[in-house]
Amino acid sequence: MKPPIAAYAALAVLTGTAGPGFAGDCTPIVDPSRSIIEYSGASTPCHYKFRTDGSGDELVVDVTVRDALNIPCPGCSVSCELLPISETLALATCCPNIVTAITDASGYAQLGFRAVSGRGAVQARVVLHCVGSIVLNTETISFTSTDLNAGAISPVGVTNLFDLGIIGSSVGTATPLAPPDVYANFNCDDAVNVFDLAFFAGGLAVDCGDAACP
Ligand SMILES: [Ca+2]
Ligand SMILES: [Ca+2]
Repeated sequence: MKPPIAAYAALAVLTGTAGPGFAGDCTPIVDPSRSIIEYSGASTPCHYKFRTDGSGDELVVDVTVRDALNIPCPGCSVSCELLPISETLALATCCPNIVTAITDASGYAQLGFRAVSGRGAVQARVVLHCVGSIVLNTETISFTSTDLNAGAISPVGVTNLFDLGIIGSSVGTATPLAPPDVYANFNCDDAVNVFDLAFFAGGLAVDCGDAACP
């Protein structure tokens, strides 16, 4: 049976060997509580709003990996994956829904998502791949996009009349807005109205084919 991650780490310390991917002074005992994971990039206060060509918000994930002695860990592979949860109303991505980077000399790596379809909430899961796989952090992210139905009727990434119909069904809804109507309120003010169409209109002429994937 494969030993658990903690056993690997203890063994590595006892024998003075570092696990794959470790460099510098970092010990093999990565400490999620000392590592820093920050999410940013929402241009409005209530959710991230994506366009499938990437011209909307970018969900930026800044990761700094540190060990139990608070020493930064360079040379570690970290990934972030977007996973559907019960609050996900629709979700698809034009680019892979998992991105990976290697931490630099400061133990830092940046990950990002732009070309996302759907609406609702999604779980961002940050995993470290140095000794086995360690979940560093999970975060529930509220999001929407111009491709509101995430291709449930039309192809993924396409913004068209089906998506406009979803917005139309939320126009005039009593406030405070709640799901699912809140996801048609692109600008996060107190109503779904003509002002939300400006962002929506920017998604009409673009689709997954216009996305520049990392
Ligand atoms: Ca659509
Ligand atoms: Ca609005």
